[in-house]
Amino acid sequence: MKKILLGSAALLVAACASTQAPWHKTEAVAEAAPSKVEAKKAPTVADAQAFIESAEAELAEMGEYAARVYWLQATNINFDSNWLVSKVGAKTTEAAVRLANGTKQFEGMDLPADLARKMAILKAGITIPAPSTEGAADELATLTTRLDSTYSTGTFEYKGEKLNLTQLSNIIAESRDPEELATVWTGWREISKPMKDDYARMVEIANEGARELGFKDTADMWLANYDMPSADMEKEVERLWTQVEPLYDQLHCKVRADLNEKYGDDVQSEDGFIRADLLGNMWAQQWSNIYDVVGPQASGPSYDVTTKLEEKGYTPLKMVEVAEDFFTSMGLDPLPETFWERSQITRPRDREVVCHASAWDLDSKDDIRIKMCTQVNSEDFQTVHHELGHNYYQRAYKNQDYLHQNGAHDGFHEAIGDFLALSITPSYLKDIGLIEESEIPDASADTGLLMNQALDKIAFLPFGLMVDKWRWQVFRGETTPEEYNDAWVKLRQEYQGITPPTDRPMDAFDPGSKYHIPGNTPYLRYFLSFVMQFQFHKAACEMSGWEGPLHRCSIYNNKEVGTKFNAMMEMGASKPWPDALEAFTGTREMDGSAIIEYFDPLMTYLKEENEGRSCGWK
Ligand code: X8Z
Ligand code: ZN
Repeated sequence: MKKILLGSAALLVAACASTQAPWHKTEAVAEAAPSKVEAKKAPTVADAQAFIESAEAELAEMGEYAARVYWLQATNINFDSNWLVSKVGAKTTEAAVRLANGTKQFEGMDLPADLARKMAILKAGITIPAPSTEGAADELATLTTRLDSTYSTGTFEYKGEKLNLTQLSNIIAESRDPEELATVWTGWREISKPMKDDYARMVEIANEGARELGFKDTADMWLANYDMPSADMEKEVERLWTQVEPLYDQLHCKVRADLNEKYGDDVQSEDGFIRADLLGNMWAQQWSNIYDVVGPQASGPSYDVTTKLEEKGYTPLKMVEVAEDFFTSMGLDPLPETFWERSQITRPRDREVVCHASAWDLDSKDDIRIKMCTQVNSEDFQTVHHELGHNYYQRAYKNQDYLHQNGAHDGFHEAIGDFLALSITPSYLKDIGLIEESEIPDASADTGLLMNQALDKIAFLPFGLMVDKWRWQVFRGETTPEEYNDAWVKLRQEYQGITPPTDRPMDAFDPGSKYHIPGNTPYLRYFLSFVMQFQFHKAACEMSGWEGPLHRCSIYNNKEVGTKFNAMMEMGASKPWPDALEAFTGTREMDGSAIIEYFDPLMTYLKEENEGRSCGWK
């Protein structure tokens, strides 16, 4: 949910947020800014200040224009909207690259911290840069637009019917027929085969752009957005993964054993990798859809949230209203009227749209919206909270300077709504009338509740990591286009311990079947978010004086937590992220110990279950 700072492909990050960028002023600034500075001998701090002010004004104006074009395309994909998005994408990339290059003239100067910070944001904030060579931004925009719309309009014909991703995903979630699962899993991956050449060319252009800006490559540039040198950030990520990996290994072991029992050796072996199509999710990134297969039989809640939502007559709109109520219960303002008028909450029947959920900030003020194809189920109930988290963050930091209107880092942005959704406990469900008081399960259901949560939150971690591990390898040239698919399959095996149901064909481009690859949304943010949301939850529960187990704590209605939480959000990206983290949690480090504590009782259960099994797959 990054604010789209810069650049066409960066604008596509709007997938998870909105965009920024004007163009009327673009040409004027392009000529005026450098020549004004060149005329003087050496730039002064006042020049740097003027440069940043002008850049912020330009980006703000271009941003609103671009955001509205992007919104129109994302909610109505057709030849013309793609055409417009390519145009505006190229213009914004050109402007963003020009401004990023403009920061070079101030390099080595002793600038006030705030100014130096804005220079760094301007320089590293383009997701997919282009070099300033004539035509490069246009070519890049054509490629990224085609990748994006190929994904969003993808279908696969199954049993004589053309199915979209939502329909195919529902089959993966619900079917327990291994043959059907393999067909649908493989079928969706047909849509990404034609993306491979475009992707490879896009990587070449982006790397040229990154190098022009002084980065080693695009991976180096992405990792430069965390207030520390890129290499240090990469080590931080490894440190966090080492903390949480033992939990994943135990979960994997238990799930593999249960799948083996259900499907038999011919479908799922008792050792080695898990078959990727058996895990209830198109990308095997979150596994709670197979709770019925792998959840503890005896100890779990007696209700199922999806069934409850259906029984109580929830509509997609009602789900969003209930999510908003969570924020307002903490003392935050209701969403503006325009949110309800302008959001896309369900899939339109008459046109192609980008269904992958996103939250948008169109004008850097109050025009915030979500775009979803919401279904009434537990997964989307979580997702509406996730998206509103982005919108509430965007609104909280709207009074910051333009370049500071962003998350403290991108993991913060992803963590806000999920952090609140961790408070969707049985007692919260009772508070909102979804279950009766008598249905609140006692402690004997804890294993089931935790297992359900782990199937989403722990299962996700290695996926959250491997997506950008793959992209870093690609950007660094360590993985060539011929090796794209094999490298992806290998990382899935290495980190997630999963494998495709059948051998993948030579022309497969499986990475393209996951939204964020054709959509160019960096993915490390989600790995960070899945660790940090538990840090936020623990800090908030402590603040509220909660003394029970973390998974039973809900901060619904807690205004004190709301005030402190909003204060962190209001900071936006104005300070290095450890300052923001400290403001809310009292600690300056990302840390896996909160997620470990949360799942501690489950870890004990999993180890007991796995006793005598030979876990692991390497
Ligand atoms: O893309 C998203 C959000 C929008 S930022 C719906 N998520 C990741 C995904 O779907 O792959 C949230 C969890 C991970
Ligand atoms: Zn998000």
